[in-house]
Amino acid sequence: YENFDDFAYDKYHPIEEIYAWIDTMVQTYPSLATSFVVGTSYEKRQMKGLKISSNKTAVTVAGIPVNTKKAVWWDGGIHAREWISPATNIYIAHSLLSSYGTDPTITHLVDQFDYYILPVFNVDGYAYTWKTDRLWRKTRSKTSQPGCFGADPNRNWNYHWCEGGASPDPCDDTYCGSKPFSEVETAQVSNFLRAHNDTVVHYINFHSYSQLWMSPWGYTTKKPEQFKLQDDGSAKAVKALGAVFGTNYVHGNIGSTIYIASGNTVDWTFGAANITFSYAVELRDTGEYGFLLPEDQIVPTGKETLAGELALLQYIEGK
Ligand code: ING
Ligand code: ZN
Repeated sequence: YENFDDFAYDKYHPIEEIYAWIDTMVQTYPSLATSFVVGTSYEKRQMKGLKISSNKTAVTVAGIPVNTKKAVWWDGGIHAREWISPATNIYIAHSLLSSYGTDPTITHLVDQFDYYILPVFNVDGYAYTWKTDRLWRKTRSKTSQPGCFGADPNRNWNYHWCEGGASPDPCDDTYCGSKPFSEVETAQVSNFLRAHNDTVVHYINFHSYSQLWMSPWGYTTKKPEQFKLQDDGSAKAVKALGAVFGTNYVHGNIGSTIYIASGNTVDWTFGAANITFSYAVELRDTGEYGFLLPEDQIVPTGKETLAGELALLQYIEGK
């Protein structure tokens, strides 16, 4: 890539192209974009993300800049085969960068929050879906079973780990891993979030498919005390999302909206890291194409999800 934006937003891209796109964003929008690396995956790939920050409200104490801005974390591709989730993170990140300074809503929200965007959480699995098995879900680590690889990175977190809706069998697609944070990828993202615990107020873990906007808990059908505060945000998001093309989303708590799944990401970000506005979003579609969502739906999915997310950010800003 040269120093211009020639990325095809209406196509799926292998990991190398996504990382080159991050570099292009940093070159093209130097006052807004930087890259960050959360760590190295099991197969030694970088886990690379894009940070968006306008630094407009930087405050100094005794001449030293201190970051008082609230922050947002979004990720995609925690499950390798859910290709629309990295593509949607990329679309939204590019929209924030390219519309900053022209779109008043985006300009305001970029000034208001810092954004950490990790488009491909499960890099090894994602590379494997491009090379070997398009429908791979898990990480690619070795297990106690010689023929079975990987743990489910959305069952591997240290909060009600490996209870309902998670499997102790390494050959299963919902294998919880040998212990909480056995997977280097979940361990490193959790460490990053802990390190930024004072600023991160909003987390989204993007999946596909089913068109759902969900909040904790996943380990139980019970709802947390702050459920209404969280789910009112989901309601705002799905309303704004649906207004774009009429796409219908359902919202609610994970345990009653999809199924029980313990050791999941957002139960930990909420229950252990106290990130109040923690959501799990299942993008398009409702099963016609499933994980194999056609490329002509990438940009429409990006547009409507951006609208939903902007409405949610405005809601969170007021809380
Ligand atoms: N679905 C999610 C899964 O991990 C989910 C549903 C999301 C459960 C968030 C718990 C928390 O099973 C897909 N399609 O991966
Ligand atoms: Zn998923």
